[in-house]
Amino acid sequence: MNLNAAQFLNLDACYTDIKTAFFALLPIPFEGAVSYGVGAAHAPQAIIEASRYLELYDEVLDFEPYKAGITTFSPTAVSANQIKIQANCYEAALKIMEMKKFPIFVGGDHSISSSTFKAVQKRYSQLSCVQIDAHADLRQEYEGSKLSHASVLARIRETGADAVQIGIRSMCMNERNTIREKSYSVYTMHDYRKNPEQVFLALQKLSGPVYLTVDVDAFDWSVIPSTGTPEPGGFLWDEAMFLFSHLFSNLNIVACDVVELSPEPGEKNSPFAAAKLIYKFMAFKIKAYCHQFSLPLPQHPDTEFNSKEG
Ligand SMILES: [Mn+2]
Repeated sequence: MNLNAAQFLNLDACYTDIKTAFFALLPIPFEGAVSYGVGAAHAPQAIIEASRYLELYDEVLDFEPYKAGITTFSPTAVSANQIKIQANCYEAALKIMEMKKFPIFVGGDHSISSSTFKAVQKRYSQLSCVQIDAHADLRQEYEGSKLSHASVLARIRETGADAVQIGIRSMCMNERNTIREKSYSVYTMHDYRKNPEQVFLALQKLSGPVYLTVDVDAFDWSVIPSTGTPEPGGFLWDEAMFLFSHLFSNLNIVACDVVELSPEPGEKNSPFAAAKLIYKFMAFKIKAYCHQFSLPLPQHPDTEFNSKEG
């Protein structure tokens, strides 16, 4: 796999070396499965471009997460053929897992997550999923496609994986019935705000490795307005950071994705917020990892820090 010309955060080469980097970022510029707004194909490039303007120091966690090393790969090849693109995503994700990197998949529309999830699941057979999203995405199929972004959690759940879905504020009656019949852990935004403890209890039951999938439409429009299928009433920034900090501290998150940003010309806030979100995931992961293995926070990727198996 080739490195991307533009690297996330525009880091110096010693921090993007694939041999020593802790994180591997894979752009997946695919939007063949969206239903409403288009533009998700441009998201990875917009996010990487915006990331140049992020501060490298995390003022809350008080360290520089990039020192763990971050490699940004060239985008996955996309085509109009959805089966082919899913296969490409799967193969690329599998390669990253074989390299023993922590993958961050950057969509693209949400349909890509079923393939990247399955690739991570190949390494971790007990893999669970936590989805942060405005939509339940539990339709068996949508507009004639089982690979629609509106079906992605149906595809992930049918692998037998356990899942907790949080922030939902849009679903159809069939999805509602499926959730009740199968006792799925699905928490609406209303549920979460009313009683976050019940959500944390459900999360506690996910004892093994976890794949975190984040649709940016989970956020409030004041944070990320540019997304394909917007819903009002989402997470405010600090509210989301509280939840993500909890997830990374309490679960063994082994991979994540950020999907469904649809950059609009002249609207810079959304790509910047998405870039900062990805960097926050890295910060939370490194902090949890150093705590788990009693390691000092990283100073350089070429140290004891990266010799441990994640
Ligand atoms: Mn969504």
